[in-house]
Amino acid sequence: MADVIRLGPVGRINEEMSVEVTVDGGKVTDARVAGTMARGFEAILRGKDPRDAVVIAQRICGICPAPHAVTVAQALDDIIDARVPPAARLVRNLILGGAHVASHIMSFYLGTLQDYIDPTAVVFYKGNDQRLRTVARKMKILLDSGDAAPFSPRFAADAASIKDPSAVAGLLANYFDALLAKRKAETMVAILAGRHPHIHTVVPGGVTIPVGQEQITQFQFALRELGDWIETVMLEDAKSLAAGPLGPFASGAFGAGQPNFLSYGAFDLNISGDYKDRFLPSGAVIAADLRDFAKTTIRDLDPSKITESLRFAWYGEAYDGRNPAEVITEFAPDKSGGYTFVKGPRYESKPMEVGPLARMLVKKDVGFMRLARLTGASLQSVPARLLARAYEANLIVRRMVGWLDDLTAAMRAGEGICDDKPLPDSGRSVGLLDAPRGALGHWISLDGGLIDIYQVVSPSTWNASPRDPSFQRGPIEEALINTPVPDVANPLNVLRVVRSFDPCLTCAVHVVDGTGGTFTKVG
Ligand code: NFE
Ligand code: MG
Repeated sequence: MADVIRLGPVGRINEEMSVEVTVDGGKVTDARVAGTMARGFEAILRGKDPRDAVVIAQRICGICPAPHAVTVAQALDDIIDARVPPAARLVRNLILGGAHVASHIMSFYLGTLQDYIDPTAVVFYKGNDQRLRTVARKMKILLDSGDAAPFSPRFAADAASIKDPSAVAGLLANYFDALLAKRKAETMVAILAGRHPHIHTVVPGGVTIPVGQEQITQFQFALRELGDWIETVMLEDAKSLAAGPLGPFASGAFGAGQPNFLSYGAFDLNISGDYKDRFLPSGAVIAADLRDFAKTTIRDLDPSKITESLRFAWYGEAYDGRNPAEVITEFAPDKSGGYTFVKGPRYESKPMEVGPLARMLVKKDVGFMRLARLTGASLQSVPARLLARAYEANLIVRRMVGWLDDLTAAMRAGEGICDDKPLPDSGRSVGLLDAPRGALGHWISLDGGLIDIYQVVSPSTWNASPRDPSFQRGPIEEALINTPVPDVANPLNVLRVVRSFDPCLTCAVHVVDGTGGTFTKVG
């Protein structure tokens, strides 16, 4: 007989997500992913001055405010027809780089590592490494106190979990260092953006403050240290997880879904906002052959192919199937058949996986493909997602060194930082840019100088989307199918699959459902 397991909240970074899986014969046979909170920024922004959108829309999330701010600014750059100066493009790239890397560090260590280790095993560490002994002592104090959050309560370690005390101690020591590494990346953002989270210096037309030598030196110092840590610690940990506990799952495509991938691209190389010329390229892959990916055609991004399916989401259906530019958000929380506040974005009517893995595939990144092959990870799998995140963080920090040099030269040459132009009364545009979790779009339409229609489709809206009228599941739902669940009381693999997407539901949803019930208690 089939069992239905409901898990919620499932995120470690925010709590608005729940998952329902049907398990039959030791495997997941059906899945529904739900965002249980509505966001409402689209409604808040209607009637506001468009320049305020840069400041307001980034409040959607405390993890990826910088990508939201830059995406809105790029939509407005286009509306005012600004020629964003190269120095401003570089400052935006460096801000985004710091934000991407901070997010990837948080996701890999704080969001997912715990799913692959038994952290309590560290108390049995008997070695002489002082750093590891300190971690073991800290954990014992936490466990003895009866409050070892965030390490406990938890689902039980399973056959795939790392339990060797030395290995666990090493990974946990890196987990604590990751807090410092993340702070370093966020400090880099703050050096150029005034603060983090929620940044100040990005405006339509460019940025607001010239960058001095002191800021460049501070940034350079932090970047060098962070780059070394990501390459020698984080990337190595990702490889050892992919080849270690996840090894047995990797070739069986544990966590595969529909082989469709979408990237808007990130880090402008020439004209700001031009998604055709980016360090991480834009593009779409539909029905990829994952066994012979080199032959796969990467299609050019065509924003007119983006639509929003509203059939299973708690919204009115007047705008079902339209491009986001035409969609006005109308909540319908009592709708029959609805099960989530996350809409169902589709590209060419297909559900699309977005995020670091999608970007590395759209880029056909040779280094990433080699890494996946070495670790035995199938190109769409849980280990491939973890590897792509760590690999991409390294790729970005390495590239940022060159952008910082270019910025130094631009500032010395006395180049401008903002093409400040007045806003027209009417106009429409879209900012498309990949945030850490994937494709992010802000669609803006002005009337009478104020925002008339506003629509955001964030990365986790793509990944955590529900079914559509053709009953195609959303990417995370589909990835859950066939997940092995040998013990329904301990559905750890379900969480491993969901968290490999690094979902952030504050970004994805559009009001608390108000029932407030607990689906399931862990431990
Ligand atoms: Ni709330 Fe975000 C990123 C955006 S995810 S973290 O990355 O945009 O939907
Ligand atoms: Mg939206």
